[in-house]
Amino acid sequence: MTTVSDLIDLFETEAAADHPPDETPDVGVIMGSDSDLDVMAGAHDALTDLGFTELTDYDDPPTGYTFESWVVSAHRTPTLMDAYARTAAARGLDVIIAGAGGKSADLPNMTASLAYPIPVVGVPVQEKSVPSVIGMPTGAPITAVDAGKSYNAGLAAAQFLATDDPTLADRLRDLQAARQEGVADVSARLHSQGTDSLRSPQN
Ligand code: RP5
Repeated sequence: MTTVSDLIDLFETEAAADHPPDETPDVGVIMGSDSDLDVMAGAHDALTDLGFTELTDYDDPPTGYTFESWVVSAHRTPTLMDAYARTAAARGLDVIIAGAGGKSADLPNMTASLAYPIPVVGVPVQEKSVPSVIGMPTGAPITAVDAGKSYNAGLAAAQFLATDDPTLADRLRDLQAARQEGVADVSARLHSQGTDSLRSPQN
């Protein structure tokens, strides 16, 4: 069984290894519980839509942009959160996406403080988590999306990276263009086929 100490050792070993940047994850996706995974999967989907690959083995990193995923609880594993955030820069991470639920969703904001100046995109997993994710005091910034909008968090993480990479900026534009065409397509179908053809079956 993997222990908290095992994971802290892993993060510290990776930080000390000084891997070349193309072998380290670009984006870290962390969440307070595996029960957050269904909501946080949107970040995975956005990053995958943009051509990122999930890095699951530090010894065998994929090529191109990568992201990694971990469960890190601010309240139940504070030392793990500290190690993850404290080693993030040395492990090559450029952006962290952090999601948590409940009324005291402290993982995003504490990670933002510990990993500063690495940008953290906070995802309130539930509506009631919004105030605790966005409520950072002056001097302790966090970027945040609306409750459950982890897909937007994936896009935002890529936007940070794209400021330095025109190719990634083009991929973001292409994704936006595809979304626009989807709206145009459904609009034309609604108009030409009529309301009854598109509405959900009524009980
Ligand atoms: C938060 O408490 C987690 O982010 C999760 O949203 C919530 C419930 O956690 P579990 O009881 O499912 O572990 O810390």
